[in-house]
Amino acid sequence: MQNIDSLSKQFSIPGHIDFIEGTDGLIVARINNELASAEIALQGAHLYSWKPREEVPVIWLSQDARFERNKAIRGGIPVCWPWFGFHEVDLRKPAHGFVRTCLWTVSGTEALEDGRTSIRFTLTSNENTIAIWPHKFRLTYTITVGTKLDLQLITENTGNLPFKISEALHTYFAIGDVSELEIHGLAGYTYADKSDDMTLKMEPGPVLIRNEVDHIYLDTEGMCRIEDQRQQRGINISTQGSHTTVVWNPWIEKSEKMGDMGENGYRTMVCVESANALNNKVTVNPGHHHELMARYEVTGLQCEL
Ligand code: TA6
Repeated sequence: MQNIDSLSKQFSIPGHIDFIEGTDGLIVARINNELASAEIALQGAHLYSWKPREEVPVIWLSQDARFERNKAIRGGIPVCWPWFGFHEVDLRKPAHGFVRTCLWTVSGTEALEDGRTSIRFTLTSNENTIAIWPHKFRLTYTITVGTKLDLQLITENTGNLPFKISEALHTYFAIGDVSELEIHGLAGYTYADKSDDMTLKMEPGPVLIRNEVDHIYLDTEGMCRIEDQRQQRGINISTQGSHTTVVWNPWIEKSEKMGDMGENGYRTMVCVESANALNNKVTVNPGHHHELMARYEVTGLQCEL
């Protein structure tokens, strides 16, 4: 098992990345380069902080987030895999799959010539995962930190039978205030409204958050964009290998039930998740692989409200 000493010896890069022990013994990869900073827990390969040098934090982390073994951190970018949402058959299985609380292995770090830093995590099936989900797999998750944030999740089927997955990079974005927020690029798409019995609806225009929003947009392509008036900035979200986009804000009542969203935390966050879910599930054949990629870029505002 990797520990601080072995990780530091093998993967630390001065001026780029080191490894620290966080609360409850969770090991954290800490990236600090000329362009940006980030923090990633090895549990779940869970990035929970990203801040380009000239920006306020882009990724939201609850003030009441708990860093505990086997508990998903509230905020950041949970990796939901091999299913999104509740397990289709057995509700006793963890929501959003099991990999977000697994201990991932650091398999590589690199200082790129343009000043960015990348770290590669792997997670391979074992008897524990097979007991939950009876398939052999290898996940490779590469995070590249600079003025943009690049995420690449590769699923390999290392078994001898096809398997089907749903997945999401379940990203919590930090915003000024939900009352001054629009999400562009989803107009015209059909979505399943999870807060209304999965009723299928059409998105007429920019997505506004005026109560609980839990929309699963289907057959989405390319990119969408957060317009954050309060902070006078936009965030471009571009993807490859993702055909579902989820937009979620729990609002007041659900936040209170969740218990770890922090005081009025719902006002300063929105999840825009690059996913493959519902009728966009992905079949991976033996010996084949599937890539899910997302890139986040902070820009100026493109439209005044
Ligand atoms: O992606 C939105 C969602 O599926 C919501 O329905 C809500 O359950 C959210 O994920 C958070 O799920 P979690 O298991 O992390 O509390």
